[in-house]
This record gives sequence, C-alpha cells and structure tokens, in this order.
Amino acid sequence: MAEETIFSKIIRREIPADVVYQDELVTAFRDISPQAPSHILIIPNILIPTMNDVDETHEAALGRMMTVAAKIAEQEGIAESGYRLIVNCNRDGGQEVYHIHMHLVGGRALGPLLS
Ligand code: DGP
Repeated sequence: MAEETIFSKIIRREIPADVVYQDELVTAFRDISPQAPSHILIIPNILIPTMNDVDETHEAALGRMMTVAAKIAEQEGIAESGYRLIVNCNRDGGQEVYHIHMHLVGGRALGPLLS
C-alpha cells in the first residue's frame, strides 16, 4: 500500500485548502505556492503515487482530470489566453508530493517549457 500524502487529507477536507472543484473521481484546489495568477492542482481521489503507477483502472479518473482542467480554465478566464498542464514524475521530473497531480498554470505568459 502506498503511503498517503497531505493531498488525501485535502480530499477528505481534514485540512484547509481552497478547493475549486470536487466530484466522485477528482478534486481540484489552489496550489499553496502559486507560480502564476492561476495555479490549480487537479488530483484523483484515489491514491496513485506517480505516473509509473497508472493503469487502465485509472482511466476514468485520469480522463476526468482533463475535462475538469478545461472547465476550470474557462472559470478562471484563461481558456482563450492559454495555460499549461504539467504532471511531474519522480525525482528528475521534480515531483515533491507522491499523489499524482496535474498542475494547471496560467494567467501570465509562461516561459520555455524545459529548464
Ligand atoms: P510537485 O512538485 O509537482 O510534486 O508539486 C507539488 C505542489 O503541491 C507544489 O506546487 C506545492 C503544492 N502543495 C504542497 N503541499 C500543499 C498543501 O498542503 N496544500 C496545497 N494547496 N498545495 C500544496
């Protein structure tokens, strides 16, 4: 069994977070350390530690993450100007929290993708 992270507590509303969306499959909340005017994390409600742990049973939640991202971008008013979706994996990918999450970042012009 993978170890729970702080994100499981956010899903269960046991610790405060600015939750912008939640349904039976996913939860979305504002990043505690925003890198842009809009910086939202979209996560599956079940614990998947990294992209390496993804399998076919997760496709509904992973698909929902994408449709919810598009909805939130619209709500944030950044759909037309544009935004970036990022999933970090493991050390070299810069992953810090081992509960898979998609960053939705926008509201300003973003620099080159890789650094
Ligand atoms: P990553 O490097 O891809 O694992 O990004 C983890 C992100 O999670 C990072 O941008 C900061 C954010 N984060 C970490 N702990 C918390 C928390 O307790 N609450 C919120 N809202 N965001 C958090």
